Amino acid sequence: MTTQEYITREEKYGAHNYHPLPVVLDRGEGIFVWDVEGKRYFDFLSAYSAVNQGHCHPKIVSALTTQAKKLCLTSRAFHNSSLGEYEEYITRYFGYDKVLPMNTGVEGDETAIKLCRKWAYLKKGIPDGKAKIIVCENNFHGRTITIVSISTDPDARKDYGPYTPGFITIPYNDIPALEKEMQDPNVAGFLMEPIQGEAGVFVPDEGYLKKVSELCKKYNVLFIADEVQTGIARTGKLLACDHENVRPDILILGKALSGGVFPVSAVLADDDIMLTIKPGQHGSTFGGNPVAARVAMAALEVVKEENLAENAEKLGKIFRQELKKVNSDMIKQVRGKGLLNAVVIKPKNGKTAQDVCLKMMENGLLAKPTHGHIIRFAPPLVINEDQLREALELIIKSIKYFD
Ligand code: IF1
Repeated sequence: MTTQEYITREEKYGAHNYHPLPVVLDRGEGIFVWDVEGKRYFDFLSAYSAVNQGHCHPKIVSALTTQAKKLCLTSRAFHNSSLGEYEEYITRYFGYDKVLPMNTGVEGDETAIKLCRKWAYLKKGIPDGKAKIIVCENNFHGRTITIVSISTDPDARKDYGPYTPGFITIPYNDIPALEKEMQDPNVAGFLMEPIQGEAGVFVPDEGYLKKVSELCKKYNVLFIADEVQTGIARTGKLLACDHENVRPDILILGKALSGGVFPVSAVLADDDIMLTIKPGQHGSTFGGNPVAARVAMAALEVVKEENLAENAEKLGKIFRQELKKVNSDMIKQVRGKGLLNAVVIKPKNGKTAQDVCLKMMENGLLAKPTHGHIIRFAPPLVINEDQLREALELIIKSIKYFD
């Protein structure tokens, strides 16, 4: 079958909720993927930062297959021999009392919101049903009804009403706006991304996270960090919050928690928050299954064994430095942290970020525009300097093609 035949079949039988680049991937290994025609590409999206450890990492795949042959799913109606080991491992790894295991990133955000509301009523003493959670403009936390209720992106939320109440929206990276809303005694939490990914890799001012943490303590508001995309070494530290040594009250992880091998998410918190949810008050069929447990432990081991955070820090600096040197009037801005970077494209002669991505695809590198004019670059964190420089050549060649 040709690429087009694959695409036509998807068009006919699949929902049209995405508009992918016209490439059909068939195999992945490390930083590379191959399409059905056998063409190799640098993967510079990493499945939106779920494949930080590289495609089909042998250690993680082995953990998957070994456990899958033994016991896949018990539900939480019974204990299993993997969950407790994983819970101890991940809580020690990130320094929290407890973990609530889920599957997708958005389930992690929903769980964090439920924990925050429980804490509001049972611990902070907010009147029942009155708890409010502050969120930021241009956030991305997933696609469920409650989560799109807090989105400011019309594409994400239009025609999905009525929307879930109990949220206040403020500008990102704006401490005065945050402090102003925190005067309301019914505010229970502040849910935010330490770097806004989907919005186009918006890195807040130095010191913003520190001030957020201080204000949350001052007003007894839970600091809820969504590190689904920025976590697991992507920004050059294990967590993006680590750049300012702040510790969220509730930490949300997903994506690369499994190295892209299996849907695994997790919410971490200390006992005074986590134990507000009692048996029977939250759960999920697959949450905490043995395969997810084994896969996540392997994925986290790889992060440390292969020094992925240090590598992301070092190579991210080279990436931004080299792109900032490029003399092209299509490059409006280069920004990011670690190996989560973005180039803001200034359209030229009607050519846009999408055209640059199509040209990069032709040249053997995959990346995707977000919000029209921003291209996000996020290769697997296992990339080495030679490979990064080779990829940079393809990126620069593709941009300069339009000059
Ligand atoms: C899509 C991007 C979008 C996330 C953060 C929670 C979730 C995500 C910070 C939900 C998911 C994915 C979803 C995917 C594209 C991608 C994405 F930002 F990564 F680029 F959409 F904004 N918090 N992000 O980034 O996790 O439930 O998907 O496991 O929906 O198109 P999920």
